[in-house]
Amino acid sequence: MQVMETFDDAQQKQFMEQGYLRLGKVLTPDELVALQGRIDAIMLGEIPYKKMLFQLDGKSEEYGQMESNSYGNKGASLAYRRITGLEQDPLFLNYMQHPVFRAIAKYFIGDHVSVFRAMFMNKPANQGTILPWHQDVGEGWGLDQNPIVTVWTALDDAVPENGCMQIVPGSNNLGILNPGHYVSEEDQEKHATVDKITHLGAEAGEAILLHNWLMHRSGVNKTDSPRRALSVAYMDAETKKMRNGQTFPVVFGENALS
Ligand SMILES: O=C(O)CCC(=O)C(=O)O
Repeated sequence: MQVMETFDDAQQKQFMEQGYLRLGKVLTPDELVALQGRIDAIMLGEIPYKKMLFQLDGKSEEYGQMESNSYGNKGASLAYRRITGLEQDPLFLNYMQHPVFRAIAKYFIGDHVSVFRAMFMNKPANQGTILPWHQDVGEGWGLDQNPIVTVWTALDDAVPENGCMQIVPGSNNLGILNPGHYVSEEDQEKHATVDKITHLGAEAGEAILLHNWLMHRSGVNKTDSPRRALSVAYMDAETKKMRNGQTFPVVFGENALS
């Protein structure tokens, strides 16, 4: 699988038409093993981060039944659903600052770029929570702008059986259906009919660029192995939290984390 090295108008056209673009295996096999080991060590509390947000997966697959998201590890477990703030970890930060992501960020955003909710998204073995149809909208995140690009990276092969993402290609062009993220039943019936849905399978180490307005959802993991992934939204470093004017961790340009 060829790794994309630059980002140009032809790729942008494809991305805007489809709402996603495969970037290839941006992680080398060694880097993949290192990130898999690192996230497991963070889940097990072997590498403690007090300022990362941890959320255990729920006991049922129903969305809304899971534990809430709060600072600090909740106990040694590989059954976390989500861990946010991974830019605090040097291995993950180094990956987020990969030259191909810099090129993409420069194309869409410019030279001064921050990240929103650099997060681990996990479907633990034989677990997982159904994530309903949604778009990723800045307003719903409480931001004063709408970030447009997210890089989603598979840390394990993602397939329908273990809860890979499902998307409606091109649905980014519908614009924002609901600023609060979740797509209404009515819009699902209109836009997410069976013939329009694609299972966005991915190989471990593969990165996929997602348009934040692409309709997406994911299911549960019916296999004995985890389906781990990393999701990072890149945005203009001027982007602020509406509530308190707070900016976000900078990964490219002046005052970038290192
Ligand atoms: O990994 C998943 O199952 C969903 C990820 C997602 O919703 C996102 O990256 O915005």
